[in-house]
Amino acid sequence: MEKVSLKVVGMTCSHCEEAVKNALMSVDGVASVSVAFHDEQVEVEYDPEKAAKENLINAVEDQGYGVA
Ligand SMILES: [Cu+2]
Repeated sequence: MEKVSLKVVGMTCSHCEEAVKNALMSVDGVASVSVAFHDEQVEVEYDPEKAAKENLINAVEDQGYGVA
């Protein structure tokens, strides 16, 4: 398992937090996600054999949020 920390911009409330979390959890290989919208911090634990960091970024961007 690999752990990555993403800076996600555009999240303004717990609904955003939930949307980002659900999007990341739906990526194959993602084991756990923790999101804190107030500090724009997203921690993802994933299997690097199944998912790449790029897949995680795409999933977040598909929801309309930015990854800095
Ligand atoms: Cu929101």
